[in-house]
Amino acid sequence: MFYPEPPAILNGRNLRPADLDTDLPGALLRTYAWMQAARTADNRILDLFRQGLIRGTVTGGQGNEGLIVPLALLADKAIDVICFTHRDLGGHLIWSGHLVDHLNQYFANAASPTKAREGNIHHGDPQNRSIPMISHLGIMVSNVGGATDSQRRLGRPAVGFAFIGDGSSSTGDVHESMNLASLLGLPVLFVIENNRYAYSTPVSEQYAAGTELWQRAAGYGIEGLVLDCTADVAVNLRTLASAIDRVRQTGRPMLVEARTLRLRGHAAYDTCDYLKPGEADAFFAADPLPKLRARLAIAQGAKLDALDAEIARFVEDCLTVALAQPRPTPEGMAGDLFAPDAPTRPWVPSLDSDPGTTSSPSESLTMAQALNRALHKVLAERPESLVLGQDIATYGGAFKVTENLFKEFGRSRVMNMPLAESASTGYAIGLALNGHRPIEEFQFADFSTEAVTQITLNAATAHFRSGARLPLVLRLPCGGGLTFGSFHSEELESLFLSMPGLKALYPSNSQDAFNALLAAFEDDNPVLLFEHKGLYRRGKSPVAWDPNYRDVWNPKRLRSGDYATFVTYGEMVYLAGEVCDYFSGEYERTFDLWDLRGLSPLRLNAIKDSLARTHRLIVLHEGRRTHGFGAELVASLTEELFFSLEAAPLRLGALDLPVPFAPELEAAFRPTKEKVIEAIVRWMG
Ligand SMILES: Cc1ncc(C[n+]2csc(CCOP(=O)(O)OP(=O)(O)O)c2C)c(N)n1
Ligand SMILES: [Mg+2]
Repeated sequence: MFYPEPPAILNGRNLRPADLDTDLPGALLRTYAWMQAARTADNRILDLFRQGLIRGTVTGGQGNEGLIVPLALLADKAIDVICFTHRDLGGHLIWSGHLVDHLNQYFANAASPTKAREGNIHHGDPQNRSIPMISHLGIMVSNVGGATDSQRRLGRPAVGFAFIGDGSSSTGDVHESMNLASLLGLPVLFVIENNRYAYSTPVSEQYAAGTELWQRAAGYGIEGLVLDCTADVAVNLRTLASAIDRVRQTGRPMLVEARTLRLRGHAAYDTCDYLKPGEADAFFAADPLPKLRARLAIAQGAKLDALDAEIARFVEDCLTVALAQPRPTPEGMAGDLFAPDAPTRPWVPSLDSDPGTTSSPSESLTMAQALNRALHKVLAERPESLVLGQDIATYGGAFKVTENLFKEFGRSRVMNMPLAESASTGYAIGLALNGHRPIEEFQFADFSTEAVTQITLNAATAHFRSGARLPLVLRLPCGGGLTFGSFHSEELESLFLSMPGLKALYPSNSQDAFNALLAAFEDDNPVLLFEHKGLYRRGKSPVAWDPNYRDVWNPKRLRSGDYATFVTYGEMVYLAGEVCDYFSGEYERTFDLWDLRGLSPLRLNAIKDSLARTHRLIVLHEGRRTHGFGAELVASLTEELFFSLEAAPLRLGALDLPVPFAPELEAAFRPTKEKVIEAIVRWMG
C-alpha cells in the first residue's frame, strides 16, 4: 500500500505536560494541525457518503475535536488503553495507523482494519490497545477497565480512556462500569462527551437531575470535573493533562464531563429539525477550531493557510489511494470466526501442580471437586489466569466450586464481583484482550442473560471483527430438577449458540469436567462451560491426569448398540443410560449412546458414522424442545443420511414453557425416564 507522506507536523503524535510550559505555541499549533486534519477528513468522508461512495452511515466528529485531539495527544500510546466511539476520528488518527488505514475502514476495502467485516468507525487497533467499538453504546466502557487492569497487572502504569455520550450515560453498563472501576480501583478516565443530544433526544430527557452529568461521579465515590471543550484549548490541554496524571498516579478512576459539540447532527441522514431556532448557528459560533485558528493566526499569519492547504492535499492524496484499493472477498471469512487452536500449556502431569508431590494416579471426586481441582491447577500454574464472580472468594461460590482458592491465591486472582454481570463480563473481556485469561463464574447460568450483549455481540464477534484473541471461560451452573423455578434452572445453550463465535462444552462427569476446564482455559476464544447443578454432587468418580484432555471437545460413545443412535449431554446422560438398560432388558434392543460434550463447534463425524450403521436417531436434552438444541442436532446429523433412515428422528426435550417451580410441575416439564421410555416405545411402533 502506498502511504502519502503527511505534513511534517502530523508526525508528532504526542504532547507531554512539560511541552505546555516550554513551548505552548508549538503545542497549540500541533493540536490545531490534528484538529484540522480530523475536521478535513470528517468533512470529506461526509461528502463521499453523500456521493454514495461510503456505505452504512457516517457519524462525524465535527465539533468534538476540541476534546478528542488534546486527549489523544496527551495519552501515552505505548501503554494506555482506549476505546474510541463514533465521534472520535481525530483520536484514531493520532493513536495509530495512517489516514489511509482509517479510510480503508470507511470504504470497507479489503485492507480495512476489520477486513471490511465492520463498517463506519467501528474499528480499533487491538495490538496497540485501541479496543474496537461495537454499536451498543456503553458496552466497551468495562472492556477498557479490564484491559487497563491487565496492563497494571503486567507492571505498566497505564491509564484507560472510556468515552460515553450524554445519551449513553443512561445505559446500565456505564453505571455498572463506573461502580466497578471505583470498587476495584481501576485507573480509568471516564469521559462523557456531552454534545447535548443523543440523536434527537436532549440531555434533559436523559437525566432528570439537570445537565450536570459530571456530578454523577460523587455517586461512585470518584472525582468528577467539567470541561468546556469549545473554549480555550490551552486550558483544556492543561486540565486534561493533570486529570490524566492524577489517574495515573492515584490508580483511581475519574469522570470528566466534556461539554462538546456535534456540528453535523447525529449522522449524515439527520435532518436536525428537532433543534431549537438558532441552536445550530450557536453551535457553529462555539466551534473551537476556528477560534483556535484565529488565536494562532496572530503569530502564524499566512503560514496557517499553507498548513491548511497542505493538510487538505494530504487528505485528498489519501482518499485517492483508498478509493483505488481492492474490494474485499469472502475468502477466509468463515475460517476467521474463531481464533486458531492455541498451543497446549506445559501442565504438570498430575491433578495437582507441585511436581514434588506425587498425587495418586486417580482420585475419587465429585464434579464440583474436580472443577475446584482444575481451577486450582490453572491458578497455580498459569500466572495469566484469574477467577471472578459473585461470592466466589471467602464464601467459595454458591456451589462451593471455588472453595479455598481465595485463601491460597488472594484477592487479585480470586475476585468477588458486585451484582453487575454485564460490566463484570466486560471487564473480563478487557483482561482477555490484553493477554490475561480470566475464568468467570456466573452464580447461576440464568444470570448470564444480564451479559448477553457482552457475550454474544462483543466477545463472540471479536476475532471475526478484529483478529483479536479473546481467551475467556464463562462457567454457567445450569439446568433444573432441583425445584429452583424459572430463574435458577435454565438451559441456555440454544439461546447462546444461535449466535456465532462462541465455543461450548457441557461435561457430564468429574473427569470430563476437569478436562473441560483445562481445554476451555487453553482456548483463545470465549468458551461457555455448562455445568449442570444436579451433577455437582451426584456422586464421586475417578479423576486422573489425562494428557488427552482436549479430547473432551469430541463426543464420546458410552454404550454400543445397533438399534438406534442415541445422542444426549449433561445430566440427561444418566437418564439415557437407564433408558438403554430398560430397552436392552425389556426389548432386547441396544442403542449406540453418545455423550456430546462439545456443543460448539459441533464435531459430529463419529456420530454420523454411528447413524449410518443404525439408521435410527434419538436426540434427548433437558432444555425446551421447540427451537431447542436438538433441532440442530437432528438436522445436522440426518441431512446427508436422510434416505438411509428407517424411522423419523425422535427429538425429546422439555415442554415449551418457563421452568415451573413445584416438583410435581417440574417433573411434568422435564424429560423423565418414564416419559422418555414411553416416547421411544411409541416411536418404535
Ligand atoms: C445501547 C444502544 N442503544 C441505541 C443505540 C442507537 N444509537 C446510536 S447513536 C445513538 C445516540 C447516542 O447519543 P450519545 O450517547 O449522546 O452520543 P452522540 O451520538 O451524541 O455522540 C443511539 C440512540 C446504540 N448505538 N446503542
Ligand atoms: Mg450526545
